[in-house]
Amino acid sequence: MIFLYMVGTAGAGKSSLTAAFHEWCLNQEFDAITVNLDPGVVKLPYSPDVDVREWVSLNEVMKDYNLGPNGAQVVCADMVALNAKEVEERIKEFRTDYVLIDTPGQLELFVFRSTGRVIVNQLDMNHSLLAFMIDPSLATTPTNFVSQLMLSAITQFRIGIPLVNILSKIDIVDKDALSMITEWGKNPEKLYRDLMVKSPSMYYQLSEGMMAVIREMEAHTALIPTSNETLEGMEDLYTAIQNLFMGGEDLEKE
Ligand SMILES: Nc1nc2c(ncn2[C@@H]2O[C@H](COP(=O)(O)OP(=O)(O)OP(=O)(O)O)[C@@H](O)[C@H]2O)c(=O)[nH]1
Ligand SMILES: [Mg+2]
Repeated sequence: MIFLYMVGTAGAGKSSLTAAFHEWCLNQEFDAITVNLDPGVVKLPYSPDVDVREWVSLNEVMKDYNLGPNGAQVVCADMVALNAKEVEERIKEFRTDYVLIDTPGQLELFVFRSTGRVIVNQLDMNHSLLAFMIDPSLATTPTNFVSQLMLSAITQFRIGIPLVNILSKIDIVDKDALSMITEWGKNPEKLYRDLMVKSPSMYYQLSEGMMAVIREMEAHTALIPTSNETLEGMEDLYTAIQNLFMGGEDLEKE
């Protein structure tokens, strides 16, 4: 069983990728299930096979603890961690190959609180991959793109498992912007030059430091452009998973 976690800033396309990659897997006759870990979500673009709302409900926590939505999300995140064993048991009943896990809109709940690490440890640390979704609207300037890569680096640092960066919604991105972002993803030196042109000199050292982190990140080369509308990039994501866990060998052919 391989666990793929969709993470990223609010609205980046996590739930849509869960739905789209699931559809793609089923079209290829790969065995995959979907898991919703967002206790506050009202509507999802897929019907989750396992749903954390079975154990934790944002509305109930708001009522029971007299909290607003943000405070309640924090309590919910801790409750999700407390239910990790139940979530695991329910998932493992499926005996599937790929478990596609949708995480809450607020990245910090999964990444900065203990929830993410607890769930990843409970499920399977060694067969897990983070799909860090970068929203193209937050990636069109060098500063924005570098900020997203830093967030991605922090996510990997916190959770401690392999990560691929995914550029989402490419069907609605201007062609020139798309080729610039993918070039930055492939070529950190180009990103560095463009960043330095735009960086005020007082931030020179900070920019240098961030670029040093990005150069060290193994993930920077693996920016996978995807569209959840056209299903572009789904095969590349699948190939990235195969390369990581199967040494390129297809799970289906084992
Ligand atoms: N055109 C286009 N729109 C997309 C794509 N992926 C997501 N969207 C749209 O972007 C919006 C947010 O998508 P979601 O999948 O809900 O994003 P999310 O990261 O799950 O959002 P939260 O869970 O609320 O943080 C929705 O209106 C989607 O329809 C895509 O590939 N192409
Ligand atoms: Mg979502």
